[in-house]
Amino acid sequence: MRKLYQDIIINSEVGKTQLAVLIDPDKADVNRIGKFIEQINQTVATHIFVGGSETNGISIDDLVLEIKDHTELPVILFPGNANQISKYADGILFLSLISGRNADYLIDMQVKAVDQLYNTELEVIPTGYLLIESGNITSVERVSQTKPISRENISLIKDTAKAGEYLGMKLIYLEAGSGALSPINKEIITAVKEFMDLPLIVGGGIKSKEAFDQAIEAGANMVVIGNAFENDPLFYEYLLKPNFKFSSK
Ligand code: 1GP
Repeated sequence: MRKLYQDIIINSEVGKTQLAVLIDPDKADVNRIGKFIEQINQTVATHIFVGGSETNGISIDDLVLEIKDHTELPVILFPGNANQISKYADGILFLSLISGRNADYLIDMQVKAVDQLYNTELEVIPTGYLLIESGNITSVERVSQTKPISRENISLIKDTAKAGEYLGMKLIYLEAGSGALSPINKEIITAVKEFMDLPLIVGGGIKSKEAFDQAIEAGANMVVIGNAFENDPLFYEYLLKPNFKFSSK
């Protein structure tokens, strides 16, 4: 079944808000993830992403299987390297860090992943990944050894995203970095969205319902949130489905 991307396209066209909750294998505890995912099921989340810049030795297969045991939401890998692939997920963002000039993250990791991917049913979604300056050094910058694009240089951000589209990528992901001081600003989101025709994902440093709404209003088709859920166990309450009612028990 190859419908993840098709659904993202349709949701983007009809203006449906898409929220991906990011589970970082470096911080996740397989024994506790089920309860967390059940809370996520009560929110407007549409996708679960699994991945991060590093791993703490956790089995990605165990993590994905445990998540899938607790939700019907699609689980999409968002891997920091070729070791973060599980055949049990539904799909994978096949990322190329096109804002950087490190061949390892532009093409080498991708070549190394082929052997594993070829033998899975994962839906592979080519994604142009752009790291944008956010006020602090984030783990993407540290691990990839690449410099983010300055947030002042909107024309370079636009041209890089458009180059990704011309290269045949199917999604563009504007990343401020996990735990970024400032998320990607409205001006950048709107400028990139207006300049290209692909669904736009925005993530990094989104810590409030207001910042989430602002990214969507500026033109993001999908917003990714990780840390805010990890740092505040009650953060999910801000994003509950409109018709959700707490049980009186
Ligand atoms: C990081 O965009 C994601 O790759 C999410 O970032 O953890 O800051 O929400 P946060």
